[in-house]
Amino acid sequence: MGYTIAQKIIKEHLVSGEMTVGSEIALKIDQTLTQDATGTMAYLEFETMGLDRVKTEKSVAYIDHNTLQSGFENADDHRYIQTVAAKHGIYFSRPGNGICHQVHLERFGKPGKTLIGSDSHTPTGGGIGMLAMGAGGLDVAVAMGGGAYYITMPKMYKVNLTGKLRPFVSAKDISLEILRILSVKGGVGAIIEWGGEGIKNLSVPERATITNMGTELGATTSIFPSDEITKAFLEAEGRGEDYIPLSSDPDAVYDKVIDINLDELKPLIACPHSPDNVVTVESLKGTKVDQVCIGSCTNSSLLDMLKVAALLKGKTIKPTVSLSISPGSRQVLSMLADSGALSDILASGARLLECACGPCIGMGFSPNSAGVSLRTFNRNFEGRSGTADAGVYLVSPETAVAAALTGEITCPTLLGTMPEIKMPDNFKVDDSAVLAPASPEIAHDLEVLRGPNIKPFPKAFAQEDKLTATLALKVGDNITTDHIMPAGAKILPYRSNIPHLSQFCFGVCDKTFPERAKELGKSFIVGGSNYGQGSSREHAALVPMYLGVRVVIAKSFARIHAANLINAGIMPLSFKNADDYDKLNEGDTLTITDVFEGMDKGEITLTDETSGESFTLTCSFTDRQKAILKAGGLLQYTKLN
Ligand code: MIC
Ligand code: SF4
Repeated sequence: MGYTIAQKIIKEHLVSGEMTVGSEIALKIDQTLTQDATGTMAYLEFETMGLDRVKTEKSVAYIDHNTLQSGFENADDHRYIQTVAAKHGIYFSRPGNGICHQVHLERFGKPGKTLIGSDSHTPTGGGIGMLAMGAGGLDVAVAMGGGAYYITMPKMYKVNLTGKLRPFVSAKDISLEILRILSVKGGVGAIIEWGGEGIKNLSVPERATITNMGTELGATTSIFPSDEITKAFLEAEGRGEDYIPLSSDPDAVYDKVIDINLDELKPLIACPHSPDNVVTVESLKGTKVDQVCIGSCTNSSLLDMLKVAALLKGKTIKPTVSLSISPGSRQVLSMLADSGALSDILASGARLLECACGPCIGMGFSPNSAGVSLRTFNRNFEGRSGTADAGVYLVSPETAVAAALTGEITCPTLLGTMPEIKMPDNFKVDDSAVLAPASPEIAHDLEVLRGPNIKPFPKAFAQEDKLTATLALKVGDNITTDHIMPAGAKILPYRSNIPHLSQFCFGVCDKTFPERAKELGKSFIVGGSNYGQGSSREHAALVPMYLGVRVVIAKSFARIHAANLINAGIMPLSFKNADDYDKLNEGDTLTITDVFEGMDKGEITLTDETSGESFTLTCSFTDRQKAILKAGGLLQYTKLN
């Protein structure tokens, strides 16, 4: 039996475990990336491991999330990351150089390599044929130290593209179509390989738009073959030597195959507040739009920006619409400027923002109250934009421009003829904003500079054989990490200050939770299905841990969040019978007994002391995960081993 692309890379990087679906495998990691909102914590964790230098082929620290600097906090964190990177062998991409995923694709990604990043959109690298996965900061710290990355061996899905995209329909519409088909849970436990004749017309940045949004499917990652198109991209980046061909075997076996005919695809739009709430743009035509944002790691490549510039050229946006443009990298911005396309964008009335995440994570440019915002981004979770009652829609750059020009949701095909976009033969390579680490000889004497915003890592608790505690919070299905630990301009600067951050935990669902949880000392949380979907932020586990949450019971969990909970010493347990969810009430006193034996058996008994009823909870922890939970989290476990 032949191998899929992902299976080939896994096989080459397998440290332990068997490649049978559902079993735990450990992978050697070639490259890591961090961004600043998760990076500070990841490097603090790396430092506690006491190693001089990273052991990966390449590790890069990006500054792209916290760039507002409305106080000393961000600047202190940047300085910390810059100095810790220089000391320990990590490349440092300066603020302004671009969004981690875009820059990594341009300058560092290599087909056939493994990459983990402390950001859930790390699968962007799948566009260039990498096995690229999002992970918690602690897992990235361990990988930087040469440790393996543990995942559950995923199923293999294949999406076959046939036909060719029509004008005004683009890679983003393919991402939205697969979300419409599979939903935000549809990729859980799977790697999605893209193939078929239709990929021949998709450039690497377009492929990266698709693998980027595979995250929204809950997939472990997504991947494209490495082919002539990959080679051309690498050569245009002056990195032809990084190319290797990579494809699946003709007899590779897939657990699911989905066909999408690009000839028939229409412009699509994801409605509030979920990326899989997808309908055709046509069906919402005429809806008034207040704001349009173009950028984010999903749609900020040079091709995207050149398309936008060509469509805006000679036109003016509606006075009722506010349009922002954030190019994905300095390379993109600089080439836009050189070609004159930037002038076309600015002349239309657009506001140019930094090459950073910006509005995508609520760092400025929040919509007006009850505003309708069309964004080329990948997430439209409630409150994420910074405006609680805004309605955020996810669209392609073409649909975004159509809305900016008309002031309403408009099918972009009405814009007339799609101008021809000429991509340059070579990208403008300038790595001066990527600082190489210090040589080992001088690194030793370098000082790491820390600011007062960096507070010590909070203490985790070891799981006990019996636990009685209150059910402090009960939430529904598809709870995102943006619900658990919101981001945005007011909160994000405190990512290295867990006590401060804790005041905002679950603020979107229940503002009283932090106080109540603290008072209780120890507590349970109950959630529905796909609990913890979205970002990789380990803060969504570290903060509940700080507030005393010991166990989360849910119908099902998102992959990275479940791993982060275990790393933080919090036990994720599932309902054996999903209907039992309805029988537990907030405020009930819950007891779990014979926990250690239950971990081995895969079933733990829960008694609701308030109602007197008992339930069975399930788990499937590996020996390593059991040891982590008993030790009180991964950091403690690593110290002990
Ligand atoms: C996001 O898109 O939600 C983020 C902000 O990039 C997160 C990381 C974080 O919370 O710092 C992610 O996707 O992992
Ligand atoms: Fe940044 Fe948004 Fe991409 Fe997250 S999804 S890395 S916040 S641009």
